[in-house]
Amino acid sequence: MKVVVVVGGVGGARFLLGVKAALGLPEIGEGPPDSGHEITALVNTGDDVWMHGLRICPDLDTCMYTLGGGIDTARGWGHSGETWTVKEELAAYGAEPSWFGLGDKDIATHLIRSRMLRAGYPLSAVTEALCDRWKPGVRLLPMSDDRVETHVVVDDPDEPGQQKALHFQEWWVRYQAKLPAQSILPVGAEESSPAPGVLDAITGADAILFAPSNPVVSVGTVMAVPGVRDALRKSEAGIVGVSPIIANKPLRGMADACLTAIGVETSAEAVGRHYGSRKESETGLLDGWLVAEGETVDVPGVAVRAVPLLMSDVDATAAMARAALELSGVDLA
Ligand code: FO1
Repeated sequence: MKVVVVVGGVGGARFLLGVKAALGLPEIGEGPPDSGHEITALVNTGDDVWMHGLRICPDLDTCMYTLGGGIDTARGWGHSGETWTVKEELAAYGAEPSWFGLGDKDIATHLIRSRMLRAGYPLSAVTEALCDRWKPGVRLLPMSDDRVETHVVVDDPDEPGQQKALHFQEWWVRYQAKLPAQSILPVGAEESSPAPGVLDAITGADAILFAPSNPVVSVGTVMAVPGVRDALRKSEAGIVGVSPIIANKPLRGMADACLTAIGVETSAEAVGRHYGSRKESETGLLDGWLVAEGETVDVPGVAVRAVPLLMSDVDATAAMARAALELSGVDLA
């Protein structure tokens, strides 16, 4: 079975563990080559950033480390058993930004990636090379090989009355999304194109899932790449999203701060309507929407199912993934 999953960072990576388990693949690493299953993750790259001369791709790395067994599960990003010697040395030089945690082991990933990018390799080829080591057991495709960076327009904390655009990482990490976002812009998205394999994966999918990732800066950014939304709407596969909002609160991250910025209420119903019905609207994407058990959600033109949505362990996440796959119409038996 060919499953395509649109993912962002931590939530997306955890959900992919469950999709692997739902298809009987090992949680960590690669499954048997003849499993007959292929999972392709379309990964948000709007969080990517140049820092200290290194290209950092948080969502791709979080998926790669999580599925390859190298993630620090408490943080949800970066390596387990990480040390911060280089970060301390950079701070000793007064080298900014000092607010971003660059771990020593993580830096090796960024050095390889930056060297390959500078040698002219596209991000998709770089990701494939890095995955040769980590063997995530899922094909990780950047949404685009072109530079798309999410910027957030805020009131300038130092210049009352002025606005300024922050790179997403500064807004997210330095300011913990506490500065109200006036708007969130995927800079470069209009000029970008889907990375090689993205449109083919969508066209050839048996099922397409939206992970419980941030609907604005993760799923939304992937949808901003020209051609992706159209390919999804034309796909023969059932498209099912998993709500990242339970009882009107985001599980982690600050999805509520992002949803407010685009005028969408922080609720499973509002996000489901924001993604829209593929059948009943010109731009909608969903056929199905998984919401937390006990919630009554109505999304016109979309089949809603309420199931436990806490990704407390891989079994729980696998049950969610199975429910989403079934709702998409595939036969898991
Ligand atoms: N998140 C933080 O909250 N603080 C950090 O210092 C930080 C460093 C970092 C380094 C590499 C990396 O791949 C991710 C990192 N993240 C950090 C997470 C990252 O900002 C977010 O997880 C994603 O961008 C949102 O999905």
